[in-house]
Amino acid sequence: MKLFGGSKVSLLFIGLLSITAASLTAQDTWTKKADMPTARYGLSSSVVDGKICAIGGATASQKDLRTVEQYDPATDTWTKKADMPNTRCWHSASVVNGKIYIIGGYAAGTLSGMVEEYDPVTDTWTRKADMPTPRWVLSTSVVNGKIYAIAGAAEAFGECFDTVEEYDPETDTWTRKADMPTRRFALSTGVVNGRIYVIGGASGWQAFVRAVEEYDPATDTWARRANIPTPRWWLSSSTVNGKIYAIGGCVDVHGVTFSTVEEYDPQKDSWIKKADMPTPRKALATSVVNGKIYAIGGSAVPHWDAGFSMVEEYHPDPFIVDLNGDEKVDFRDFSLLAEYWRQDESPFTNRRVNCEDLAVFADYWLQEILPASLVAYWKLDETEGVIAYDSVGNYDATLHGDPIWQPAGGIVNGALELDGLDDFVSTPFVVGAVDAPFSVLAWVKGGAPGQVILSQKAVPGVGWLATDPSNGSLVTDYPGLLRRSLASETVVTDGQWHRVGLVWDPPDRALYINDVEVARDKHPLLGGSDAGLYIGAGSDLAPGTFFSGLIDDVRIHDQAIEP
Ligand SMILES: [Ca+2]
Ligand SMILES: [Ca+2]
Ligand SMILES: [Ca+2]
Repeated sequence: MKLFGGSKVSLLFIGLLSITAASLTAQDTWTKKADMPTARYGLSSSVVDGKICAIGGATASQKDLRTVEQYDPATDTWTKKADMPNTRCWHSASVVNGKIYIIGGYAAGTLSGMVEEYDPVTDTWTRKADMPTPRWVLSTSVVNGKIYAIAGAAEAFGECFDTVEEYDPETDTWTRKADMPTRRFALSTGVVNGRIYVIGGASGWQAFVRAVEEYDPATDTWARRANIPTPRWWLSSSTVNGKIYAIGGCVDVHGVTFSTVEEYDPQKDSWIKKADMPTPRKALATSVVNGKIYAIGGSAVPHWDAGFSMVEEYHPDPFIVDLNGDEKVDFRDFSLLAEYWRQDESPFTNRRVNCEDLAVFADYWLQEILPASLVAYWKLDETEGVIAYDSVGNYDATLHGDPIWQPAGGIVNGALELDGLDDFVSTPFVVGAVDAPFSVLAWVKGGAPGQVILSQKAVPGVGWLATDPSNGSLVTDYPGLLRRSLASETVVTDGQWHRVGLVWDPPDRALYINDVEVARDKHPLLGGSDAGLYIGAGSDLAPGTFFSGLIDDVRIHDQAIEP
């Protein structure tokens, strides 16, 4: 399929793509979905035919449940199904051939190895052979039609297992397998390429296990893999596109609960941090339908006094709709989409571009797509008033000294014209408090040597972005204990539009003009402040620091970016 048929057009956009490839970062996102009817924790969730069965668990006052409720992500609705024969909590569940196997935990209030099989099609339950080692807070995973029940705890906390038992649903039999290297409970497991990865958990009261351990059922052997960055127990994990997402959990069952999401790539044996789950929780369940993870229930209160009903949907690898990275979704992107339609490889996703992507694309048609790291963005497109609105956050800024809106005078739509005498804009605190990276960018036209484009209030010094008093070249004086300024040799006060930027990536700081690096050094022992920013004036509002010219499109990122 070719749209806008001409190959010249396509070549042009491929060229454009290669220029902007650095900005093609996918943004993982969370969305709230319909609540589960019965709030609970210590439940399991399993997927059959694109629907998720949330099974058992406990509710407020630690009442164990028989409850089975089924969630359909396609309609965002819940349906009640047949109760389990016994109450069940702190078990694990796995699916083989469209049937769900509920294994271990507390069954009818007793520590158990009980196995019950649920058939969602007939909505019926069947008792199967017990797991040899009764245990709770275990984890189960499926490889080649067999279920591996891994680790867990005995009746008492602190007495936990390294046990691996394999269940074959076809023969209804259990077989003991090689012990895991590190005993643990309240863990999670995931499968990639026929291998099981054991993640998180503890080997005793708050004795968190950092090591990821990999089990190969084909050889019945274990190997140690990279540590999880945030050790935790009572977490859940799910696998999408060969990567395992470790979600939530806690450090102390009566204390801090995590919203943390970390992605493990077994191929690279490495971890990266992903977007936090909106609601921190422990003892939740997660399941995957159509590449999206559903985080269901759990708890965040001490002593397990209450459970959650909320469902939050996580899209770890959304299709990047702004294919050429120009922050707009328009015909240019559509042309690229057409170019890579149904091809095995494309520069913007690691799978085939398909109809679902096209639907997502249509949803974003003619919309603006901004980078996730952008925390404040003053477009300065206003036409009147004393407020410069923030387009991404809650950092609306205030004009002082009567600067003039120039709705047709900007590099991107309108800009703000400052008189160099007393005009400036003040913002609430955004970044700059601690030794954390940030990036600031602005377009400027005009100005004179010694004037300041951006500074932090009440922090003595020239400013984050300023011009050298002698020649008008771009300088920064971002303060630290070993205070010294960093100067470029490029003049910005020549009456032309320039995009100026400071990227602070401790201990590195770099200046950019028109997205090209013009100066860099290391600047350790950085100080900080929780003060807001001045746009167009020095930090002490001293005469001579006020900017005389146009300022447009001021952006603050909470990460070190490549402009
Ligand atoms: Ca675009
Ligand atoms: Ca004025
Ligand atoms: Ca503008």
